[in-house]
Amino acid sequence: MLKNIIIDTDCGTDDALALLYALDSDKFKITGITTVFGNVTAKQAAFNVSYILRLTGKENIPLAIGQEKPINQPLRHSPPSIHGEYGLGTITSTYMSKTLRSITAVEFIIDTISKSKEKITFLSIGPLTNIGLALTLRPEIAENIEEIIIMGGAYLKNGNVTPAAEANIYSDAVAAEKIFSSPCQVTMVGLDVTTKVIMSKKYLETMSSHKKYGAFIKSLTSTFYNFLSENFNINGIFPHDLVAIFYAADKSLFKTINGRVYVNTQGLMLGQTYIDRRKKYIKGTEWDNRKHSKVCTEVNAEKLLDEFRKF
Ligand SMILES: [Ca+2]
Repeated sequence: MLKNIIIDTDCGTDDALALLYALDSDKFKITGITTVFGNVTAKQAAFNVSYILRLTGKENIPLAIGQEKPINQPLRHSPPSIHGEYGLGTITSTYMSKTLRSITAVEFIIDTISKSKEKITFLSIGPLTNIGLALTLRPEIAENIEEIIIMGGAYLKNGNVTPAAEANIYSDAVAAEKIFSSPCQVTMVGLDVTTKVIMSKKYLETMSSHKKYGAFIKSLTSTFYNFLSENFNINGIFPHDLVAIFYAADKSLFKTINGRVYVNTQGLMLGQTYIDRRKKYIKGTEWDNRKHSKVCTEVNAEKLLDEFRKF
C-alpha cells in the first residue's frame, strides 16, 4: 500500500476515474486531495472531488481548494465539449465535502509536507501551479517529498494542445519548469504512455455494468467519448490520469528512461517538455545542475485495463 500521498487534481473525466481507483482500491492511503484550475475551476474541481469522496464513502480525507490561475501566463480552461460543462460528463456536482479545509491548497501542501513524519508522494494530475508555488514559497519542503509523479508532458509524441505541449504542462509551464528544476525526484507519466491505454467502447460498456460505479462511469465518460470519436475518430477514451495513478501503485507495468527535463516557458513551444537523452556530454552548461527525472516510455496497457476492470 502506498501511504502518505497527496493527489492534486483539476477533476475532469480521467481524474474521476483515477480518484475512483485510488479511493476504492486498497492500494493507497491518501493524506489529502487538493484542487487546481484546468479542466474546470479549482472550486468546481472541489465539488467534483466531493462527489467522488461521498460516492466511495471516503469523506474522511481532507480537501483543499487551490489556485485558479497559472503563476505567470494567461489562464486557459478546457472547452466544455471535452469533459462536460462541470467536468464530470453529464453529472452536475454542487455538493461540498465536510472535510473541506479553510486554508488554500498551497498552505495545505506546505503544512502537510513539512509536518509529515514520513516523506510524502505528490501525485499531480492537473496543472502544477499548487506544488510549484509551494516549492517557491518553502523550498525546504523538497527534502520531505519522496517523489512527484506527474500526469503530463510528451517525450516522443506531439502534444495534445499544441504540437509541442500536453495540456497540464501547457496550462502552467512556469510551474512545471519549477518542478523539473527542483531537487525533487520527478516522474513524468506523459502522452507517450497515456495514449497507449484506450478504454474502447466495448470496455466502457462493460464498466457501465460495474456493480458499484457502473451508472457513474457511464454518465462520466459519455461526453469525453463523443469528443474523441467526433474530432479524432477514436472509438474510446484515453484515461490519462488513471495511468499516472497506476504508475504510483505498480511501477512494474511501466518502462522508464532517465534524463534531465526542461520545460519551455514561452512562444510557440510553450509547455514543451524537452528531455536530455545523452549518456555522455561535456559539462559546463546550465543543464549540469538539473536532476535527472524519470520519463515513462512504455506501459502494459492490457494488464492495466484488466486490473481496473477488476477493482
Ligand atoms: Ca486532470
